[in-house]
Amino acid sequence: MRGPADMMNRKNALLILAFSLLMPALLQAAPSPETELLYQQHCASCHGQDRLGGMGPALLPDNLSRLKKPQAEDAIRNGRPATQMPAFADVLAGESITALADFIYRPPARPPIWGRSEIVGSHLLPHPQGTLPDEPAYQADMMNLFLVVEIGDHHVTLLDGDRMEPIHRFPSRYALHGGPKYSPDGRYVYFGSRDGWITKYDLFNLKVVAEVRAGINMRNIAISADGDYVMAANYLPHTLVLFDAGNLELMDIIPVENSAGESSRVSAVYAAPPRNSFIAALKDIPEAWEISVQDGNANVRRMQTDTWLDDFFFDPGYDHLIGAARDGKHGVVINLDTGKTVADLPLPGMPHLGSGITWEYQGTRVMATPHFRTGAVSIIDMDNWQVIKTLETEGPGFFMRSHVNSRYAWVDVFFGPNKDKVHIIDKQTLEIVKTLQPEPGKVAAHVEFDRYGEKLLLSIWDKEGAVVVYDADTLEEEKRIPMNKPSGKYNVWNKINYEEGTSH
Ligand code: DHE
Repeated sequence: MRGPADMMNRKNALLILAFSLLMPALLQAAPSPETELLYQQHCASCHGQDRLGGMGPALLPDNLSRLKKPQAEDAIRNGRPATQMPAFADVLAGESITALADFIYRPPARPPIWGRSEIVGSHLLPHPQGTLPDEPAYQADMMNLFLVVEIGDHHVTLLDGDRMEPIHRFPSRYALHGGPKYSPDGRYVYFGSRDGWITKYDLFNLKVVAEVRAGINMRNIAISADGDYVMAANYLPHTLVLFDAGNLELMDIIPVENSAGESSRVSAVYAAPPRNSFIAALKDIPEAWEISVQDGNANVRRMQTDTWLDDFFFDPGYDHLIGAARDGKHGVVINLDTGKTVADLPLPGMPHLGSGITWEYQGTRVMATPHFRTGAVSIIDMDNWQVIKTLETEGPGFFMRSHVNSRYAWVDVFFGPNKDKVHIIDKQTLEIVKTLQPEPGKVAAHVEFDRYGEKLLLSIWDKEGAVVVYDADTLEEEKRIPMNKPSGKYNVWNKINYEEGTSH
């Protein structure tokens, strides 16, 4: 039998345990007033009093998840070249710089809010739609333009796809991510930034039409098939946000919750043109949503899924969603009419289904996806959802690309010692026929073809990088255009026609 002393010891032990568990959280929640003051004095004017961002990016733990703390410290100490971030080494003591770096990785005392009034308050209209000329201000095939996102110094380059020459270079919001989306006629493009900004840009006049901040930490945006609406998918807050595509006026905020009131981040949202709807997958609730917009109101149809979905992709008819399970161990196929899971795909190496492509192979349509964790490309028969081939590559890959007129599919080796290599796969033999190493030691990644499938662009993903132009048939290099860490490239024709070899 236990005596009172035993009971007391047990109680004390529990108290100590509770205290030691709570202590880190208490420490987290209480930065020193001096550090807060330093932040307000030196950082708030660009990054916002509440760290939500301003001229500079948001400085909240989720927004900083891709930057290691020592890198943040380095940015405070030495500034960031080619940006407005100054160096503080001569202004602040070393301990203050470390304390500031610690501070920005702590959750704020109050959860940040980004609702209707914040969204409406962020709206900017430098050149409202209808106020700029309706003719292009320069000569080019407007259907064969490329946009290249340069993440090294947050710029975008517009390239003439016939001549493969830059036409214009302009600054973007901080950290664009995901494919920019074109209006159906190709005149406008919508960019999404990780900090939640949506920018509508007029390719005829080379001017920003409108901007709005949809969230604090955004995943991506989609444009409806008719070009009337823009939908933004957020990690923070847990919302999908609908805008009028004309001038990015707010139409609807959809809280992302299940029937029990539990909320979720949105993995991504895409337009499904034949269905005249948007499809979103949720990261923390096992549901996929089909969202239709009628008279400006968004209606959600929920599909229960067997697992939480991360990245996803569609068959060409948008009858099925092919999603990667959040655990990275398999994929699922969901019939979008019935909402039922119709197949489970054995894709153990965390497939990057968002970069999947499809083509005709021996009378059937196949899809292919690289994997984030294994050096493999999986090729799947889309009639019976069987993996028909697992091609071994020299390391995990990020992006895959082809074009209906090209015999080859390109896949990079983004991670590991062979990150400077790119494989070229013959779509009819399903074999790697060539491996290129355009610049030893520098990541070579992400390909986009021109509208005809005759030439393609590959990024040398480096601050002193380039896009390399290749002949899509001979696979010979034609030229290099220097760029600052070029990431994705996006051809107008391929995108607005939902070309089978490119991302949507
Ligand atoms: Fe991306 C597209 C998610 C990390 C560069 N990335 C996408 C899309 C999603 C996604 C959902 C599709 C959006 C669209 O086009 O509408 N990306 C994720 C992640 O979950 C992941 C792994 C972790 C994260 O930090 O979010 C991730 N992505 C990266 C990077 O580290 C990359 C290489 C550099 C960067 O800019 O952050 C990167 N992602 C890209 C690019 C696209 C993209 C270039 C567009 C590809 C395309 O061809 O359409």
